[in-house]
Amino acid sequence: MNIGISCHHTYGGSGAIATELGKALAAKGHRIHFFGQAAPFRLGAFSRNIFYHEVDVMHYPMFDAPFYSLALAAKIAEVAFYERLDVVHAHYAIPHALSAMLARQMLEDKCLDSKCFRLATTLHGTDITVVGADRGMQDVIRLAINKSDGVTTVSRYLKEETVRMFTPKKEIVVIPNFVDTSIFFRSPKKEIREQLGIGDEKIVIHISNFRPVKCIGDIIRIFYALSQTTTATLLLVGDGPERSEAEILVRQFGIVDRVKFLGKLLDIVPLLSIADVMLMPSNAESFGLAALEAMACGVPVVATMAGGFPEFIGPGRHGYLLAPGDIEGMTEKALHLLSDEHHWLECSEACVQQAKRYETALLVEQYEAFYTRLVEGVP
Ligand code: GMT
Repeated sequence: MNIGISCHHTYGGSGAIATELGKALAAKGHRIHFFGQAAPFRLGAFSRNIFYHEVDVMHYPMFDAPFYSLALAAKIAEVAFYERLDVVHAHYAIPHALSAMLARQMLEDKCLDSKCFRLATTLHGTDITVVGADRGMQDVIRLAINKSDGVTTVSRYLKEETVRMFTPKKEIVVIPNFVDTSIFFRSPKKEIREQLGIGDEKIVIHISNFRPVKCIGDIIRIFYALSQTTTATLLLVGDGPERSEAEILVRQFGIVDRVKFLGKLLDIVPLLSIADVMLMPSNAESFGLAALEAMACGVPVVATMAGGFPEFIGPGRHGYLLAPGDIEGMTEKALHLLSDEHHWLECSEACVQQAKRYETALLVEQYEAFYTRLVEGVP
């Protein structure tokens, strides 16, 4: 198939999943065309069957803000026409699904001899729970959903939220996030500890784009509480709006030497491979890809009973799920994992097995079947 993928290029789960999906489909022989303002952060080097089309936004003194959505629509229409795309897969409702919808309208006259592409949209989370909750944006999101030929969500939770908020006209298909366990597996390297200046103490890790929903302050509070009784290091991977607040808290608590802000790193496997516990105290999370990738590397997760976490994290088996904001509870569970070696080993092994149920190959097959249904017009 010829497939276009439109996604956010920035550090985050939706761009990661869209890119990994494109790479896996390309490896199976599909021709994949990525659209974006910049290459998605996980795209990497050139690979056969993968083409990247940069969207050039026109700057003109009269336009206060550049028209990215329109430029994206024009680029999708152009590539769809030349490359005869069967499917355009929009990751995140706006602007991607709307721009693709517009591209299809642009092509209506040109495509008389052949069918225009089918529009698949994957809702990832905040496009529904945050943007979709904004009264001014609701009708835009509803349009994106209803004008797509098929819609998927990354968890049952997000499907339920979407149905509750938008009562879509079509059935929503759940295709969970996935992980490539041939890349994400535990292979601890001593030199990584040395480079980080960490001895043999326990390591707690968090990876995200540091947005308010991630509750970065709670991570610092939990780590401060557990560092009262155990010697550990906190690795914070990623960056974003809550970073400054976190830096302030770390200084207030006097734990600067125990917390390492590592910034946006691409290769997270070496860090996950030396980590003992992943903290994800988000107050809303449609899935939580970083938690799944941690589990694949044998890292138990202490997260919240929020959103999609309960769909793949079994409390007591793969880590623990507490109420959002329950600092005490999360501290206690993290400490339990850090101090009980036998329990940690059991959880770690169970995490690896659980991650295998979300193997890339399995979920990519589901996307392929989904595209085929759309192309064949099967409802
Ligand atoms: O919706 C977002 O916040 C953006 C997105 C991202 O790019 O980080 O994250 C969402 O999509 C990921 C991939 O499907 C999910 O793993 C994240 O849970 C989800 N984030 C939220 O729901 C907050």
